[in-house]
Amino acid sequence: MNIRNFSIIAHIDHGKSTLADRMLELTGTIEKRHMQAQVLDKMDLERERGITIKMAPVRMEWKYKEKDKGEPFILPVILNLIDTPGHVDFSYEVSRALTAVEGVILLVDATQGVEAQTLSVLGVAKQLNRVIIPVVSKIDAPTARVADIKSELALLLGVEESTVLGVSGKTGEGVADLLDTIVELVPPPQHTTQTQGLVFDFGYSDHRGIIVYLRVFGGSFVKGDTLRFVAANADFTALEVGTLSPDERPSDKLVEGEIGYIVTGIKKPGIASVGDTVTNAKRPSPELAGYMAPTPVIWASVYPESQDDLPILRQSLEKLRLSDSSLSYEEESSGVMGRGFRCGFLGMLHLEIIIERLRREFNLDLVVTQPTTVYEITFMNGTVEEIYSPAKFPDDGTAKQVREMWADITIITPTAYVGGISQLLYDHEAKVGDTQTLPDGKIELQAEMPLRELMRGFFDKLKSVSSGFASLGYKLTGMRNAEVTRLDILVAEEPVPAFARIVSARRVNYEAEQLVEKLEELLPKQLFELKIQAKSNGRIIASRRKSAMRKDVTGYLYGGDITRKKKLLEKQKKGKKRMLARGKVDIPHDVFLKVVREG
Ligand SMILES: Nc1nc2c(ncn2[C@@H]2O[C@H](COP(=O)(O)OP(=O)(O)OP(=O)(O)O)[C@@H](O)[C@H]2O)c(=O)[nH]1
Ligand SMILES: [Mg+2]
Repeated sequence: MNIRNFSIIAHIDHGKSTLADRMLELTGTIEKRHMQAQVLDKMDLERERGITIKMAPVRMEWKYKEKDKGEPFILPVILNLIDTPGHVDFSYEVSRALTAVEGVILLVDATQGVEAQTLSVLGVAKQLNRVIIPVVSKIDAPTARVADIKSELALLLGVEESTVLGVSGKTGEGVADLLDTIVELVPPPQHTTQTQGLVFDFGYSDHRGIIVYLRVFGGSFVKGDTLRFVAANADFTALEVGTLSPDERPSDKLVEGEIGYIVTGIKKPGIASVGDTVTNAKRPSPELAGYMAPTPVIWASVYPESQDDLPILRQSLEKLRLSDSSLSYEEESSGVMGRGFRCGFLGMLHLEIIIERLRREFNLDLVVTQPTTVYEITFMNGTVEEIYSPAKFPDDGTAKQVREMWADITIITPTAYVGGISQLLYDHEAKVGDTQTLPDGKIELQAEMPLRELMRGFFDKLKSVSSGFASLGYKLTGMRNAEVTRLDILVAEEPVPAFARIVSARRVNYEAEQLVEKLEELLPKQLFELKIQAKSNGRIIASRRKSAMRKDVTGYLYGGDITRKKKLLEKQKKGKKRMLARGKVDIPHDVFLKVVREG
């Protein structure tokens, strides 16, 4: 079997999924009448937001026409493609996808040029020694600068300009040539004697259990075989094996070099993990090099609105983790909020996606606390502790030293926005380093900043000061001393742990004012005058009062719509139950989410 395994990598929105669409069409993998835009983006959230969140493997068959050989010769080749996400939060997906393939298509948008994520995904591909095929996308676009961007990409990779291909995912131009080039340049899988496959992803179904997605490096996996997870040292029967095109297509076996899936039937979480090696229990092989566990950069606690939902939340997180190995969590309990989970995320978008999935796919009403980065605290008595919950951050003078994570960031922007970006960097406590002009005239800025400041909406603000033109990449560097303090919010004179946050000491007064103002606007009126206060280091530093509402909650309803009235009273009853649990004031869950989202 002739096989080529490759992945498409690029900055966000540079046209990866759209190019994949044309490949699927051209190879006849998906019929034209079943085609929809970015067909590999299967999740509702991906479709709504127009971004890829999860990598997607797909198998295609291509009839390669051998050239320069006198008479035409047609060679059937199996192409296994893995589409990857471009957003910085999902770079862990990219790194996993790349261990399953021999070659990559590095795509650069002809209307944008090289961006921050272009550099970071290229870095990963180079580290793994993958064959890189440079391609300029969107060559049909009216604002495309094909020649310029080709030479920019050639310079970046140190290759001849003529080797950079051009494609349009819209018109399909250049796509057949690209497929031929993949056959020519991407090496076929190497032969190994061991029976082994690397698990790069998971799926889960209620009745079939865990489905592993793997790259077979050696031997074959046959339906009915007893297989083994090497690291977990757990055996299972292959209930079904098959390939993805892009839906599951069962077959008798998966062989060396292929990418496909195995249905394990395992329903217990925690056995299988991404990066584990699958082998045959009768002919076990050693473990393949797996993946570095991802480092969560931001943490938030998630509580069910009603404590009755705690078991459902636990199960939902277990299931989500099976399809998203970068999610981490542990159970915790906080006095007022009850029991919940401390969750680690790869960034703000990742957090938002997980919360949204918990709400939609599992129908949960949740309270989400203000996200925070990790702080390393040295106490007066010499003990050192890692704290990733504002509620546990000491504000009683027992901390001798606080350290926090810093990140190196790279920004690529057109010159016109450098001024605005410099101001933004200053506001976010960044130390600006080298700047250089790129071949196409854009500026590459290096800076270092606390991760806390990066997570404080920096990405969105960067997009807004640059009208969407600047791009950002970052990597964590290490812990440094931090000048931060805890800010508590009191509603009706009771602290609300979910609103507590750790802020820069120099911004604490400003943040306090902003937060009480926002809460005054967001919190519903109560039957009494509502006090909203911000407290830090034992002092109230900002305060607002929200006036009371009229007594009869149903009074404003028109006419005598009895069902609405009933509903409202029901709601009030439910609210009362929660009030007992949480304190005097019932805070609707969308207020928690709004405060989290808008900082
Ligand atoms: N004119 C033109 N537009 C394109 C082309 N390819 C993609 N687009 C548009 O560019 C946008 C992004 O396309 P996607 O294919 O979703 O980009 P992506 O790289 O998969 O994005 P992420 O997965 O979120 O990183 C969409 O609005 C597409 O319609 C192209 O060849 N020509
Ligand atoms: Mg995509």
